[in-house]
Amino acid sequence: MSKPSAIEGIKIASDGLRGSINESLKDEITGAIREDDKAVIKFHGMYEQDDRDRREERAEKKLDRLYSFMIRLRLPGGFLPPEKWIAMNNAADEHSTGVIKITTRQTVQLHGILKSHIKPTISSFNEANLDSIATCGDINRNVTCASHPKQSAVHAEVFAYADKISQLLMPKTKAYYEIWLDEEKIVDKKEEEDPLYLDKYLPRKFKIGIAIPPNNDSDVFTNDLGLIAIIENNELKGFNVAVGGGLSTTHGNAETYARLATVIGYAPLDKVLKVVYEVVTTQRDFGNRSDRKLARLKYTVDRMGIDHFKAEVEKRCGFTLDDTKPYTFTTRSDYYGWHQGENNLWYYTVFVENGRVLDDEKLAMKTALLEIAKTGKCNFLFTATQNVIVADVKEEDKAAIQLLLEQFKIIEHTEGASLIKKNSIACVALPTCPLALAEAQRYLPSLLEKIEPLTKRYGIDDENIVIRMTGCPNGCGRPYAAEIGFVGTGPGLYNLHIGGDNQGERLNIKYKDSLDEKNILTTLEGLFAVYKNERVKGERFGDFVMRRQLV
Ligand code: SRM
Ligand code: SF4
Repeated sequence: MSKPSAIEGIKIASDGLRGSINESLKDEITGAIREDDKAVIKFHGMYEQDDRDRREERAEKKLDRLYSFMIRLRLPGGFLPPEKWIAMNNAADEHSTGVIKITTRQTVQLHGILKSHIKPTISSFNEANLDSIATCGDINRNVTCASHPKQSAVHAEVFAYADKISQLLMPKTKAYYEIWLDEEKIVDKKEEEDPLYLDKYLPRKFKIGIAIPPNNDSDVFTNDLGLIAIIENNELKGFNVAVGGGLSTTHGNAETYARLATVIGYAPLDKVLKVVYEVVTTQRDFGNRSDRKLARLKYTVDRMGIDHFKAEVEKRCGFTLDDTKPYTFTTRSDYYGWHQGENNLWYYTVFVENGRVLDDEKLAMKTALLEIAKTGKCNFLFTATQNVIVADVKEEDKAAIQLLLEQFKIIEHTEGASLIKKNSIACVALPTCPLALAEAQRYLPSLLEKIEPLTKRYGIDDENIVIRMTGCPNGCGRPYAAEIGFVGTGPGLYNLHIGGDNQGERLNIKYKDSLDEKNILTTLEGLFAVYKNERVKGERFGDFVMRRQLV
């Protein structure tokens, strides 16, 4: 058997994810923490980072890197009531760069938190009943769920599963409370025995998403485990279960690949949580613990074979999965503007460019959302396309929310954005992401502004072509599941992938290597020209690319 990776040793030696974090925090000489603790704090929802824009300048001055931390909240299904929004906003102002960054998994990250500010940040979260437990690390991550209340009469019931699953798969260690909130140390270790994660946790991160057809807004097939709600006569019956989704690849490593999850059957409501649990234990016991590049569930599934994997899950469950129930996805878009849910409550989907909630010279988005939260007349829901929904607005409160949305030009901003902008995603990348090879969220808006005239020229500006960009092949903005995907290879250079479908059921294929902006625009212009002339009525860009075998 191959040797376990170094991280495996760190997890086991971490004493329930405590490591030497307390010692690292006390060390005032550096803004960083000890090497092994960098892996351990991930399980508490934090990453050590540094400002990459300032590396050179600081190196010239012989200064240490400008270290700080990113903290990611745990918000199953991306739900946030107004008082929690206010608390998060205040924590962002007091301890971070101030930018509230909505992620592609429906939660929020705060960046630039100095080491000495981590505990106060966590403490202010805790006062508001917020936490960051298990949002990173080799463990189940933030569970995503279809966002739009109008999708189904039983949206709330489906939605509740995001929370149930999150609770089911929480680690048992109390280290988070001990380290960050100064709670008493556990004396009897039996109290935190963890039958699910044991002391080794999972071989790699684990992601679960829930979708409600016909909208695949949660990009369900990109998850390690995807659940597709089956609703009959306005009643939630159960879920189709899909396993083995995951997008990351590594440039130059042919063993790595993106994969969409395979549907393996159907579980009624009384069985679905058991299935979820045993999919996780199967990955725990069969996943690759020596090569982290090949450790995600997708590789376990392919190594074992889908039938063997399914049989193992069924054996552990003590029952078999039923046959997959029929379902159809027709879209993957957020429904912008005002909509009424089946529960008669109203909601407004706000376009947030690349998920960055901030005030700038053009738009006071952050103040607007804070003022809306202060009314207490709504909840908030984050979408997997990095937008925010002002949700659960009563008929009698709608005018007050509308007034604020108008006053702060949120409606103008949302309605004014092009369709390709509103369907796009870019990951964080520079300056905080240590793995970025190229820009993403700081660059995509300007690139799209150059692509918009091309879509107009070829009369396809009424198409919601899904365009996504990431600064490296890890795929945090899910570029391989886009109709047009840009994957950073070096400064200013991107692989161009085309041919994914609009609703997220087919991956794209790499078309060109390392294009600069000029070549991106020329290449896209050529493709748009052919698309305009040769598509059949109603044919989507990605489908056209595949039918015409352009890639
Ligand atoms: Fe991601 C690592 C940001 C969604 C695949 N991701 C990172 C790190 C933490 C970099 C690092 O390891 O130090 C990035 C932090 C950047 C920063 O400065 O904030 C980062 N990932 C993000 C977010 C914030 C992108 C965004 O702009 O929204 C998303 C946070 C989601 C969340 O709330 O949990 C984010 N990451 C994703 C997704 C998309 C998804 O899950 O829907 C993927 C592809 C799907 C998948 O997992 O297969 C993704 N991130 C990765 C990977 C590759 C994992 C692998 O299988 O190899 C890494 C690198 C790693 O884990 O080693 C990574
Ligand atoms: Fe960083 Fe790469 Fe993820 Fe973008 S895709 S946030 S560059 S790890």
